[in-house]
Amino acid sequence: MKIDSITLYPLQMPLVTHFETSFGRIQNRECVIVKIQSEGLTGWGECVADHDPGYSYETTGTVLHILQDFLVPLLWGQDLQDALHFQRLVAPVRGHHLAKAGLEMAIWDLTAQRANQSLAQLFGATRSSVEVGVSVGLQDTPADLLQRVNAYLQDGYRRVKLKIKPGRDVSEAAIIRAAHPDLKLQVDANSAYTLQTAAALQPLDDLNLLLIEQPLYEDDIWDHRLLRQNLRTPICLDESVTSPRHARYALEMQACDIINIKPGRVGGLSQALQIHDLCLKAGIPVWCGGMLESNIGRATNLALAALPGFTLPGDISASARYYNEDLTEETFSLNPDSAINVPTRPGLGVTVLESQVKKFALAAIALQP
Ligand code: OSB
Ligand code: MG
Repeated sequence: MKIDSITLYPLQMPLVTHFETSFGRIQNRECVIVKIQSEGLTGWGECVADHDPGYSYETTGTVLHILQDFLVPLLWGQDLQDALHFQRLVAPVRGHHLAKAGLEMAIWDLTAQRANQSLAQLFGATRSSVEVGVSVGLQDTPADLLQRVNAYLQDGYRRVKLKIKPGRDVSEAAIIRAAHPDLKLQVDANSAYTLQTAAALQPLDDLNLLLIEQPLYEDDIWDHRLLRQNLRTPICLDESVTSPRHARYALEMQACDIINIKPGRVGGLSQALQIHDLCLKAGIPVWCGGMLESNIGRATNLALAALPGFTLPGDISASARYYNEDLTEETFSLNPDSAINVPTRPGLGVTVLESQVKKFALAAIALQP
């Protein structure tokens, strides 16, 4: 397929409630929406970088720069075959996985539309709905946290992830565990600990958690291996698995029990599929992480999480958990079994409302060969 034009929309969308992690609090989430026009079809993608380099070194600013000045120019004049062809073309650009993944997502949308298949079908997915949970940000007080968790349980979520940081970890998790002895509960530190300060997490071993996510440095694999030897709770890696190769390193080093797969972090859905296959073969459970996506990214996360290796609930909550107004005609809602239906129509399976994209856009950058 030949690419006729690409439009980049840097966006700012207000969250229904602020979201605080160990690296900061946000009220408005930024991202870059990618629109590709190709031979009469339109493909959409979402780059999940935020305004600040807190989770990743990439930001909406670097994503715009890398897309405009380096990635998009590599596509002009190409007869683009598929996502793997795209990966070969952009291989000369080091890193910048969030930028690559957003562009690749739009290519998947086009590929699936041309094949008249849903993304889930194209991936070989096996489920029509996927079990999901909710990621709960740091709250001002333990009472606020309990109230927030209770509200999400009222909404129907059956798996809860708590954000933690030093000093706001064991006691918070213990309060939620005491209130909900049977809840599927897990915590995410977003790299807030060192091998030394992580000793404070030892009491979490008595709280029957599903997992502890990324306690140590965002680029570390080895120290997680060392920490893992001191904890009974399964260790899950997020930030530091940035490619199928790093997933292999983590497995070979026995640095983790579980991997959180985010298509953005690993450079695209094609890379996410490879990590899934690797972990399935190795018997390592995976689950789909989230980046507070709009319904565009959410649609692709649902298709991915429908693969057989995704045996733990994903951070893929209903649209209403994130935004009052989203970017698609469809709304994702929670089923009574704490699951969300996987889109079935060809392509991403959602109808993007460009008027909504434009409403939240800070700019529209039109690119042509
Ligand atoms: O570490 O999983 C994370 C959101 C932004 C950046 C990093 C993370 C998160 C979440 C939110 O936990 C998950 C979601 O989208 O619901
Ligand atoms: Mg995480």
